Amino acid sequence: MPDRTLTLSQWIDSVAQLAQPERIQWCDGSEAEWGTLRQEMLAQGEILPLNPHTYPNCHLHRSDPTDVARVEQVTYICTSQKDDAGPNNNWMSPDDAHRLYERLFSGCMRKRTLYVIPYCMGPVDSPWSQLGVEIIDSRYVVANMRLMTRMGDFILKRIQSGEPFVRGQHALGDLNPDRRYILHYPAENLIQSIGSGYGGNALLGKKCHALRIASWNAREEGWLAEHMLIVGVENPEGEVFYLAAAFPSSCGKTNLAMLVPPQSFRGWKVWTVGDDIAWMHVGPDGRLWAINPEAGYFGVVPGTNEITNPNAYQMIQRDTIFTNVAVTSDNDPWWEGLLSGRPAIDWRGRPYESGNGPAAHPNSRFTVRADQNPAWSRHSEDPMGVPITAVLFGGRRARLAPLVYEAKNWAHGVLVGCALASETTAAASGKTGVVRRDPMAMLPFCGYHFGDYWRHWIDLQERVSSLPRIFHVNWFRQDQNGKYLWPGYGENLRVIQWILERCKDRIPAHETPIGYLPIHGTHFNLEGLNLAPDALRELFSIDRRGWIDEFDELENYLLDYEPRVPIELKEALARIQRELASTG
Ligand code: OXD
Ligand code: MN
Repeated sequence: MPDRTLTLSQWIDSVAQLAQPERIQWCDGSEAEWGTLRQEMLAQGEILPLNPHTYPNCHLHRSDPTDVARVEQVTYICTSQKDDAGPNNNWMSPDDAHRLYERLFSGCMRKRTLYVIPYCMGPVDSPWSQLGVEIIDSRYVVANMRLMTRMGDFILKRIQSGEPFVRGQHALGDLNPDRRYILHYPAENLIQSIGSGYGGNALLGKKCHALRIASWNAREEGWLAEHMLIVGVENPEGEVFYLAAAFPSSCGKTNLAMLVPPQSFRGWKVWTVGDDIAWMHVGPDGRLWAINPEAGYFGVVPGTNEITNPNAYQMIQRDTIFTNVAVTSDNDPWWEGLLSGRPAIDWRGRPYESGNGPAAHPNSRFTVRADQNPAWSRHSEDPMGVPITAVLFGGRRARLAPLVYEAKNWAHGVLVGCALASETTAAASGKTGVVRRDPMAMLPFCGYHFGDYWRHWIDLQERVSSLPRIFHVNWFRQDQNGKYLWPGYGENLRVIQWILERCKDRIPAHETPIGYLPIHGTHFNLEGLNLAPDALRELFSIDRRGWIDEFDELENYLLDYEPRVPIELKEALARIQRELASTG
């Protein structure tokens, strides 16, 4: 069991004694440091330069082919009571986990360099930010953390002067999937990760710290750490409203956060505050205020182009690390969904042969600093963050869920979040395309029992005097032939406009048992959109039989979390079930 009273350098020494690195390097975040790291990575083939004329200062990293996604099956929450981790997490006792870690870490950095990365999650002057230190023997991880967090000497000084910090002990190990573990000790503010150098398993500031550990802290301290984008929507009158939206991994959070308004929306602007994680606190004015703990984007590349996400497309033309994309014969990065070029080499570095699967890995990623995004909001650096007007939950649902609906009150909204379900994607290892429940899009990320988490959400209504309204959206509805009914992308602003009008109490809606829907044909902006009348009818309709089954299934699902499911959720569910039964 590590001693939490150890100072930073004593802790580093104790890890070094176990892992036995050849040398230790304290990262200062400087340009000179990046220059050296870059040269070393190029020399070792850990990154490859991309075409400097078309993609200046861009690099390609190919990960181990077995190490390409988050690994939920070996991600553990280590609490002294098993029940506190809940059925939503894998659990290991802290003693067993520490023993396992010591065995796997012993000598694992021999002949390697141990890097010490001091970082800050959140704007550096925010009272809501948190500091952390990640120990790692991978230069690629250092390079990513440099883009994804506020990192360097100035954070180290704060830690050395006694500010609390989250400890992250991480090593690549031998990258053997059988010896891959991601262990979280919320009570110790400690993370241990071994056997993976990729994404959410390896950039410890992101999912491990900013969601799993932070969600635990958030419950104790009365705030929320959520898997949500934060976006500002400015109307032609110049008013900006901020929304926070939870979608499971790879369901379009980055696209929504960087949306470009359609042509008919003259005078509208969209500002990105965050694309993946929101920390939301109750402000002195009784509203919920959100900061983005991250300083960069680790986004899914396939599908990104000038039309689907022009802002992302533009921002990744320079100073970007690409992971697991293909390359063209001109050494440009290439991925499925790109509108030009042809792959010559696939993501594993083999000559590309069509018919041999995708050229870029479906979970290939870009890492880039947030302020390269043309829609980057300067309020991303505000210590107080931005006030949230509406919370959106959404998933990938080919059937059932209408384009948009509004919850009737806070408890109903929490139920809507809790009922979130989506088809699985390549962001996590396992089968894709299967519908699974993913409450609040937090199934892989909530660091404690979901029942307690929902209770925490419900209780927030006592402390937030001006609660955001809660909505559910579904951009992914399909017709019988598997064709999308809604064009999505920039056109999603139409749905957001409806949401904002509802928040201002400016328009009526159609009351149904599942919530308030747009009234078909009125108060929903369709100007300039060519949509078949049938598609619209379907997008705004309720399949009563389907919803009865859905809520029966949800009732069953909640049983797994008893006896901790809040009574308010069960009452909200029973009310909807009664109304559905009686509207037959
Ligand atoms: C991510 C994820 O990388 O959710 O953001 O998997
Ligand atoms: Mn995510």
